[in-house]
Amino acid sequence: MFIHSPILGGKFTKVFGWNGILWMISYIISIEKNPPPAPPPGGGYILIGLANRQPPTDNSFLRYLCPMNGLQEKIEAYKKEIEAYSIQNAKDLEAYRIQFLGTKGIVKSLMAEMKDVPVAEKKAMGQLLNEFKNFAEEKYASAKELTEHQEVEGTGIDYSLPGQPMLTGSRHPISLMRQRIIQIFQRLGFSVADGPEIEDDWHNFTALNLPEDHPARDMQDTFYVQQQPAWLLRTHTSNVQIREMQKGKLPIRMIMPGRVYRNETISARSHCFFHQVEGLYIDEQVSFADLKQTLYFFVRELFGQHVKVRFRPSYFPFTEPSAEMDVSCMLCDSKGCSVCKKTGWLEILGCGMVHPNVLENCGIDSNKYTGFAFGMGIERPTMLKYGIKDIRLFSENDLRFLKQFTGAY
Ligand code: 2NL
Repeated sequence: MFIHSPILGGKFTKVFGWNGILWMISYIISIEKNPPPAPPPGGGYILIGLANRQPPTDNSFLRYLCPMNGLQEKIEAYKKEIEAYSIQNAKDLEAYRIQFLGTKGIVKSLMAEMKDVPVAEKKAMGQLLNEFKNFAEEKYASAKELTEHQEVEGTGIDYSLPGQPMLTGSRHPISLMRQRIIQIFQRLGFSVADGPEIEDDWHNFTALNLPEDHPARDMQDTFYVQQQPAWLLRTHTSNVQIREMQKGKLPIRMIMPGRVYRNETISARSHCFFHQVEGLYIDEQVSFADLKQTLYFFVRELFGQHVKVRFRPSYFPFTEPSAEMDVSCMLCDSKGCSVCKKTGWLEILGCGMVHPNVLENCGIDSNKYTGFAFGMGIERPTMLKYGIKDIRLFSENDLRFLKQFTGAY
């Protein structure tokens, strides 16, 4: 008998002498009692799969002997090996994959042996081999699932757990609108100026031609600092314009965005603080025509080229003449709706030529210089653009509201 196995090497020594003959007889009897599968004609034995185990130290290796080209027996033996294969981690998994499912793996090599199977058995053997392949793959898939949810060895960290989501956040709708407004005026050569929100009476009222006891102060009642009654929360960003004019650097072409305060009852339409952009252009020969054209350009950029404007005469203590500018209602195409109160027009800003008293209060020669100014709230156009019905939403920090502006511009 010829046996392909290095493990049998030692046994052959017993073949010589009487002891050897006796051993041979007992060995043949033991094989007779417990015969291995019959080898095909011309075939020998091969030793299969000791993977994942220590080589045997006794005769138990015999159960790994199977006839060469006995494809069915090999499949059975490999199946048992797969069942016993222990996959504890990603390293084991990869070793398993290479051994059984790799390009030079067992499944592929058994497939290659199909060519030696007699035609009559090909169909049945093909089916058997296919089942074996699925069996090997299923073990891989389920082990993969398990090891993927294991912690990565030694690190103590389970990389497969879902991470802490990185919230991207979003810009506040007021910031979005303020930025749009700034960008339009920057294209016309206006720069941006900033100033204090806590202001004194002179910069907020008196310099603006609103002396103490002026009736127009009633409409701009505000909050005073208890420890310092001379200080108040500004009612408009005009205080920044006053401070810029006082610097004496002319011409001035600036916009002043910022938060302002009024002592108002909070409701869906008004709040005790809101946001404003004021603008100021002072130079020699600035006219009301410059004012109209600048603001017309602005609203067409903001609301679209088809928007119409109209100016209505108005009164502000700090401008003369004064006007309010309306734009045609873009929600109903001027047909009349609840937002424009059936007028087809929306009031958007107040404006006028800077009152000579204001220029003089800031040390500017009103005979040489003229200028226009305007002021608008940011909340109103923002509510129009995004269809926001309640002004209080802007300051409640409700994420359900704020999240709706992710990616908005
Ligand atoms: C409105 C009206 C306006 C101004 C603000 C201004 C500032 C200086 C001088 C003259 Cl320093 N005027 N600002 C002018 C006209 C109107 O605001 O309804 N705002 C919400």
